[in-house]
Amino acid sequence: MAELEGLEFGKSDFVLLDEVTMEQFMENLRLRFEKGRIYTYIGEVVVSVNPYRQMDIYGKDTIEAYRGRELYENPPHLYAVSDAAYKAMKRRAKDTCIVISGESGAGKTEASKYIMQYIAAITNPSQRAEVESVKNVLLKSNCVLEAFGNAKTNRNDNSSRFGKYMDINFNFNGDPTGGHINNYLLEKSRVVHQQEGERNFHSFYQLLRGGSEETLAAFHLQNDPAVYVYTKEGAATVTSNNDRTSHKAVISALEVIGFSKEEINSIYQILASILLLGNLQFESDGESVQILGQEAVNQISELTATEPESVSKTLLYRTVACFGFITALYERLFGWIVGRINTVIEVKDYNPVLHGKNTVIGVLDIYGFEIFDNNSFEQFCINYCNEKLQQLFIELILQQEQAEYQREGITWQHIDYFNNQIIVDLVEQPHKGIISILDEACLTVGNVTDTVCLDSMDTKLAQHPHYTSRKVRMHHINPTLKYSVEGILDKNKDLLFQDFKRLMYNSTNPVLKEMWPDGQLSITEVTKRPLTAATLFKNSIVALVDKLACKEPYYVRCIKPNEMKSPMLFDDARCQHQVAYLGLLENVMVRRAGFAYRQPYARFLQRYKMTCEYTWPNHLMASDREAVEAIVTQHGFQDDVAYGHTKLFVRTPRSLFTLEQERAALIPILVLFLQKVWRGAL
Ligand code: AD9
Ligand code: MG
Repeated sequence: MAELEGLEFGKSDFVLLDEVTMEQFMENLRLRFEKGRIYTYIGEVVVSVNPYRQMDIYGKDTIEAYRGRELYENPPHLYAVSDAAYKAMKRRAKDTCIVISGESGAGKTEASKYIMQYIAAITNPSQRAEVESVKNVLLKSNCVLEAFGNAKTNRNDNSSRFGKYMDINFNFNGDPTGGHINNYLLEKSRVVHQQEGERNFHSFYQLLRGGSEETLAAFHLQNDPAVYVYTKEGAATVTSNNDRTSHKAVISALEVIGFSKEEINSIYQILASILLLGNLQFESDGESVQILGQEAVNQISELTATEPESVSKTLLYRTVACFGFITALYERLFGWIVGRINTVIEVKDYNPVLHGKNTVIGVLDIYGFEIFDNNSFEQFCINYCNEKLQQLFIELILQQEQAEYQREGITWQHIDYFNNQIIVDLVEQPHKGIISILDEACLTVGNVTDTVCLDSMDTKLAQHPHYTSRKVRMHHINPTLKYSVEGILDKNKDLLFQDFKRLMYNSTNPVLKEMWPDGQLSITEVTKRPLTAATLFKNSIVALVDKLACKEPYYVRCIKPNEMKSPMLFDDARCQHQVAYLGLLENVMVRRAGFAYRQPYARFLQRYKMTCEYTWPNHLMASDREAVEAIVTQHGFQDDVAYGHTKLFVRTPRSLFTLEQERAALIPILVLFLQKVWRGAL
């Protein structure tokens, strides 16, 4: 319960609502947003509404106010949850994770950055150089990953086009010693195609607008994105990012992280070759295809350190597959950058005997549900991932409650909730699930088209309650969600010819070569089918969920208040939709059906002892628990509580409310009293 906020700001925790209805939930959410209170709790879950304006709530003073404090001691904030995760890690040696979810533009990435900044600010008080350097790399990695993995979309000027999970490792002192980043499903198709009004990845514009004259000349580039096929769509698009200054920041971040000059140069050479590849023109005389302009081929081969003949031969031999090659070039570059950062921050020489247990805080910032007019393979993967995370959310939140009640010796009543395992199974079950059917179609030799594959799904899944013929209702809240199968088999096969891999592997640039180790395989070795895109994605998400499931979870649920990026507008219908599919009302119910509040006896006593004659100023009872019993009984809500081994559990928030009000009324009297004591009047 946030003591610094009055009721005019609404309820700081949704469990305090008089009734748990959608109307009351929305009313409170709106009121708080309008009053500039962007964070509200559901127990330990933070609900955050994107303010779309700079808030004065992330400064040093605020960090100090939250440092080491309990959740209810301050108004709701990301910092409080970060501190809770940090305390659990440090005091109880628990691995924890903070899962940030919400749709595009809801504020996930900003939240993840504030969380990391908070953790960086409260650790390493003695300023040890090696810890500072780890912190620096962790913070700087955001800047690099955003340059290469984010883009302007119609919904967010700085949209992350990949999922990110970052582990931060801590030593027994609670100081960061390293970390590890996992990235998920980069939207690589953006390299060769962008929707109207959208841009390619920031990195391209940053290079073209921010690269020095000499660099651009060396890369055979002009400083104008409008010149290149892959950047011209977004060339005139206004963004809130300044590409030129960002470019400098990215280069400096790369240097701080430890990328060598050669590596940085290679990164931008690859970007340059992608831009040049995009501008290549092919000409066909009906018989054969030729590339127009040998100069461009020479430039590409120079930038990729390959033979011009090999470049043109490979491109001409596999003309239709060039898009696949170009997108793979970027994807591998991105993967390599992530891997390179990981080698710098991975914990080395950690000896648990000498250094104590190595604990971890994981931060997950991953794309939320995507529902467009036309949903394709990418949305299918993203929404499947969200269903899995939603499943985990419900399981963990309930599990956590149950574990706490058990630990404290309290009887717990089971709560029913929608178990979306059925949807997860529809996608991932071996042999019967959608991914299996897709894979089977991809493996079948012969002319299996997208429609044939759909027919097969229709037959095999006809009985499934969440599958409708030619319409997959793979969403726990939206029963009409449809996915288009057009191009789905190609996307799932994600075929990349060995010729391209070999071309890159044969590069004399060691950085580029390192990105294409599979280019060394001979034809006989590559006949083995690679895993499909859907299966690879499924495997990575299953591994992610396993990782999260063994940690103590903290949640940030982000809500986008409107489509206009406006700080003023709270679009009720849009917000309500998000509250529904994030299962926030269910979350409040689960939290309330058990015990809305719990506090260690000593803390409860400290806060409310003034409201009871037997405990003020000090109690004479045998234990804090007995003293707490005295307070509870004096206020008449003994039927509303349960006494755990170390904590008091309060079922309805109203009881605490009464106490809070009484306390608030007593404080001025107490202050007056104390002033008189000080002045010697009493
Ligand atoms: V996406 O799924 O990557 O497309 P996110 O990550 O959920 O999306 P992001 O954090 O990028 O959204 O936020 C979008 C924009 O909202 C930011 O660029 C800021 O301009 C704005 N924003 C978000 N959170 C805050 C905040 N706490 N304070 C101020 C904010 N502005
Ligand atoms: Mg983001």
